[in-house]
Amino acid sequence: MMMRPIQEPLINFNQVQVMGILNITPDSFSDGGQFSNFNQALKQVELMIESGADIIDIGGESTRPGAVDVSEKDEISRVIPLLKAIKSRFDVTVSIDTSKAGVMSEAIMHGADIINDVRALQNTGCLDVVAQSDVLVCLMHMQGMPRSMQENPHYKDIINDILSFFEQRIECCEQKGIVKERLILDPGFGFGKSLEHNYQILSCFAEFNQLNLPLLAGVSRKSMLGSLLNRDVGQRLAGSLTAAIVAVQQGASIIRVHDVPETVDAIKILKTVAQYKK
Ligand code: 7PJ
Repeated sequence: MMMRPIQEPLINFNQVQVMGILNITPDSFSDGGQFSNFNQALKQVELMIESGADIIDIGGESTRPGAVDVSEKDEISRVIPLLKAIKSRFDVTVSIDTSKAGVMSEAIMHGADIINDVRALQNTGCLDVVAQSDVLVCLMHMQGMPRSMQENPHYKDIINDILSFFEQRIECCEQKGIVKERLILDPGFGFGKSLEHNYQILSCFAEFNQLNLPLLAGVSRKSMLGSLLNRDVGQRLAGSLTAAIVAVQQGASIIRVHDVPETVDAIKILKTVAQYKK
């Protein structure tokens, strides 16, 4: 396998990276016949890159609360053709949002740069597949499983519980030979967390810096915004931007968003202000 030269890091963590979410719906192009959806997805990628996205996150499995499982075969047929098309057309970092070893393996073979796993490589075979590659990995915290995670989330101390989980997963990665330099951490807003839990995490986001790894925050359009503001999913832009900025101010390196141009603008303001700080 081709290894990346060490002196050229894939991601410049000295500046905040905007990760644009590429939505692929269950009825998209898995049969290969629905080219309009495929082309629409590519158009969306192009727009996100033009607006300043640094990373494109492709997800073929819905992890929303209550979502049904997707087979490995279906996930591969949804994600891989798009990954190949994006990599052949654009010079952009691509992240694959998956928890399945088979999807990870195919994705790595076809040029994925980051594996973004909401299950933090806990599924069978995932640690091994990633260990045999040189991709970066985002380890996300989730309590429970998507189908039932929002039923009754409970923590002793949410920040400490998530920190302990991260420490344990970092240890597992290191034991397999996945060096710390390849890891990104994400507390997983909305994944087995009550409204209060989510705001506790956002207010204490900086605590996760103590593990000395880049942090990812995914708050875009989530129900923690909608239920506080009483806004439908299409009306959560102000909430999304505010929450993103709060995370960046506390050290988030990657912001995972639907609204790329608006987020790029918001981060630019924050960066400019920082330059004037005495
Ligand atoms: C996240 C994710 C997140 C990471 C989703 C949604 C749900 N991956 N995948 N972090 N959320 N790393 O976008 O509403 O927060 S899917």
